[in-house]
Amino acid sequence: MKIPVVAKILEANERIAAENRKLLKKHNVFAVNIMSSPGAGKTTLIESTIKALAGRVRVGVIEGDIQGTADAERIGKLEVPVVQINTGGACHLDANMIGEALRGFPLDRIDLLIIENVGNLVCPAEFNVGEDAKAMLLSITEGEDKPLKYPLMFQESKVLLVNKMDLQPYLNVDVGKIKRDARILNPQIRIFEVSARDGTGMKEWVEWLGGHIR
Ligand SMILES: Nc1nc2c(ncn2[C@@H]2O[C@H](COP(=O)(O)OP(=O)(O)O)[C@@H](O)[C@H]2O)c(=O)[nH]1
Ligand SMILES: [Mg+2]
Repeated sequence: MKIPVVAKILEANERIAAENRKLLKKHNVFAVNIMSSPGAGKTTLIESTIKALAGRVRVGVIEGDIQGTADAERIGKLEVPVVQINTGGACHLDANMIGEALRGFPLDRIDLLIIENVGNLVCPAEFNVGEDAKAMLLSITEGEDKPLKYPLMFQESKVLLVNKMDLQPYLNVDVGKIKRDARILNPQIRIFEVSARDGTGMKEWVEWLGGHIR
């Protein structure tokens, strides 16, 4: 009777995700769950986003990693509230981990919560954590075949950030195919071509976020 056990775990996750969502709504916080492979540029994008929103939107961050606090330390330098979750081996964040991180988080002092999920193109997409939107990054260095090989994350995300566009002159990658295949998987997906490093496309992404702040 293994299948009922799995169903119960996912049901429990959904229940806790709903509680997280209720808590965030009560405090008027919009939450975005950022997912990608390791190294696609999540932390760099979060740093650029915080800088772009400074003085307009108060941001808080939850960092998810298997171990260590390197990303939280990077975010902490920008003087925004940050909590690090260490999953201790798990390849994704779940609602219970986010629920724990939200305990004591200064939700009354933020408008936007950015959650950096564990670097992985598969598992994070399977777990709702109470976010309002999932957004994924795909670095163009990963190649144009990724949407069709890893469809779930593209299907679950409201936004696709095609990152590291500054490297396009050095790569033989078909960005048009990435966008076409992502739209086949998810016709509603919003796509932004960005460089978290040099700021290309950040304005459009930040405007999208700004439009969702409660
Ligand atoms: N050229 C370039 N490098 C980037 C960009 N975004 C991130 N990187 C680099 O990619 C590496 C991984 O970035 P990081 O933000 O730590 O990725 P994460 O593992 O997804 O959080 C770092 O060396 C970043 O400087 C970008 O837009 N362009
Ligand atoms: Mg990171």
